[in-house]
Amino acid sequence: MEITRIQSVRRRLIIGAASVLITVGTLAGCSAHAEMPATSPLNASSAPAGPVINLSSLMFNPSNTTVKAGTTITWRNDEAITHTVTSGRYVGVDKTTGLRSSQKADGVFNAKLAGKGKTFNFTFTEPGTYTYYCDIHQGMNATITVVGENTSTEGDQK
Ligand SMILES: [Cu+2]
Repeated sequence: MEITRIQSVRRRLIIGAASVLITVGTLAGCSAHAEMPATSPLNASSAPAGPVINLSSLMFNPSNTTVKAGTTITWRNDEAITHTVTSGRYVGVDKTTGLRSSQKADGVFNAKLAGKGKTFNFTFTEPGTYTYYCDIHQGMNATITVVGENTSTEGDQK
């Protein structure tokens, strides 16, 4: 009886320690390619010409977007619930459910879109990889890739 309880406690301790190790390992792996976002929001007096990312069905559509430096991206909430567009790192996205295990905002941008039709835009001036998520829904995880003007394959700036 007593031995059983001790074993049970010990097992729980081992499991707890293992999950801490996994978490630390995941975070360490991610920090290896830390980006240096140095963007600044510009005044967008008129409707930005850049791509629009829709927030619908508890997803960012599209969830991966590549733009040239200097592009303004607009997010538009297409459903009657609140989402956020929060820049930062997320980890532990389950391949089956798409749900992340944790996230940490990095302060590059953070907007709350409280209801249908609400929009937010941000101009990406520095090349890099920008991950972002909805702080409310763990399945909403996405990436913006900003490439330098010279490395673009579109060639429509000439
Ligand atoms: Cu959301």
